[in-house]
Amino acid sequence: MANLVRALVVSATVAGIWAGPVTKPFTLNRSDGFPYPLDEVDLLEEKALANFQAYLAKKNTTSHGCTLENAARRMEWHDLSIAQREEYIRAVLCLQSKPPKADTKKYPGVLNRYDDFVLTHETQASHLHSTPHLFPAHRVYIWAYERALREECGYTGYQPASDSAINKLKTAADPINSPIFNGNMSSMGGNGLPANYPGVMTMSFKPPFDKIPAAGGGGCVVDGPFQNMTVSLGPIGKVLTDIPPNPRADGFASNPRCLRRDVNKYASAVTYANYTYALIKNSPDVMKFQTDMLGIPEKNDWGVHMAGHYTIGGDPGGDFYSSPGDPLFWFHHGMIDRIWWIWQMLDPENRMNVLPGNPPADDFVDLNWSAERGLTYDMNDSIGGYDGKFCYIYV
Ligand SMILES: *[C@@H]1O[C@H](CO)[C@@H](O)[C@H](O)[C@H]1NC(C)=O
Ligand SMILES: *[C@@H]1O[C@H](CO)[C@@H](O)[C@H](O)[C@H]1NC(C)=O
Ligand SMILES: *[C@@H]1O[C@H](CO)[C@@H](O)[C@H](O)[C@H]1NC(C)=O
Ligand SMILES: *[C@@H]1O[C@H](CO)[C@@H](O)[C@H](O)[C@H]1NC(C)=O
Ligand SMILES: *[C@@H]1O[C@H](CO)[C@@H](O)[C@H](O)[C@H]1NC(C)=O
Ligand SMILES: *[C@@H]1O[C@H](CO)[C@@H](O)[C@H](O)[C@H]1NC(C)=O
Ligand SMILES: *[C@@H]1O[C@H](CO)[C@@H](O)[C@H](O)[C@H]1NC(C)=O
Ligand SMILES: [Cu+2]
Repeated sequence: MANLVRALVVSATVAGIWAGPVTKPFTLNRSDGFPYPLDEVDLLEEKALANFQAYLAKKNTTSHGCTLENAARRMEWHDLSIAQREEYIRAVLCLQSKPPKADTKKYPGVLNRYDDFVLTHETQASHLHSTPHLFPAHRVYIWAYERALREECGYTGYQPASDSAINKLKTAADPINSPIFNGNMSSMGGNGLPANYPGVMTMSFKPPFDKIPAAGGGGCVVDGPFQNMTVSLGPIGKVLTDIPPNPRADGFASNPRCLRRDVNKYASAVTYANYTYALIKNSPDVMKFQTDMLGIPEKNDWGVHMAGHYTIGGDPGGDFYSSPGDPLFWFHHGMIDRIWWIWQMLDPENRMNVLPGNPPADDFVDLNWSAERGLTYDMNDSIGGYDGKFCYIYV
């Protein structure tokens, strides 16, 4: 189990075995071969867990029986063994080989079960991204994808929700050579081939920040496990000029093409852990947290969210609507969920029950065929929220 690093050790209980009631402090054991030094966000995560434990102890209750001990542990890609990474990849390829659930007469671009999730992001785009839904709806969305990998494709792990994908220093500084992007068969695939990629215009930023420059890729991904993947839905947004438009104006027809990426060090450079750390520490309220995450033009800061998306870029990763069509999307939005989670857990008393824009109590999230409808406020809690369906922590 040498690679199951950062495993949780609960008092004398061996990691992986569900413990009884917590009597001793809940600690993370990261000493077992963890390949990278902890960054400042990892340290906040440890503090967040400790604070949350104290909060639970004070409340002396569990939500739907979910506890820190029995919660699923979403780990970083780097912390998974090669075999675990390969198991994850197999499950994604499996979803891409299963029949879809969406009505393919209505949505002929949906070729497989994976595409169901891409379609959800397209049809529910405004619902998923409006205030207050961005964080809670993506929390459900990632969870539903993780559930599909597990229940429909036999995956035994959890979604690797990686700061390592994006903001771990070594990855962010040199993404192309990181274990997630290096293009070997246990990575999530490499860069796209060199292409005439224009870079990405960033709205409301002043030069030179009005553009994320191209970083040498932008063409088809020809290495790693997704080299033969067919991207079908979209594009809907106008991102790349040389992608054939979708035959249907709504983007729901089949438009088969290769997966394209521009693994982008200019974007990833503003996702170093210190940016994420600053975001969490400098956001006393949830609205500021959301706003700053989405970019701060006056500080020339593209924001952790946009920079993460354009570290992947390309097609469909660069299209707002179709971006989940790149399997790396789930790592990036997993990271966003992790950062929200850390922000919440640092002060659970005051932060677990707030959402940007103070929606009414009966506000809901509806992801249609991807997940059951749920109350938006019930998604503030990863330990028992969503009517008890959520039960996970980040380690
Ligand atoms: C953490 O893991 C290391 C290596 O497996 C082990 O030697 C050490 O005892 C563990 N620490 C705790 C507190 O369990
Ligand atoms: C917590 O609740 C349980 C039963 O619900 C009770 O037995 C226990 O004494 C309580 N502990 C504290 C510290 O209040
Ligand atoms: C893939 O990359 C990882 C991380 O760099 C490395 O540990 C592994 O040995 C590589 N696998 C192959 C088949 O090259
Ligand atoms: C992709 O397709 C080519 C040609 O059929 C095949 O040689 C290759 O093994 C496939 N790669 C993967 C990862 O399935
Ligand atoms: C993060 O660190 C880099 C240097 O490593 C520095 O240029 C940048 O200003 C820092 N950003 C923040 C938000 O602290
Ligand atoms: C989530 O927010 C709602 C509404 O404010 C609140 O009733 C609930 O207790 C919160 N959940 C947690 C775990 O704080
Ligand atoms: C969910 O999908 C059904 C079937 O395609 C559609 O009729 C309905 O409008 C969708 N609901 C939402 C909220 O998008
Ligand atoms: Cu989204």
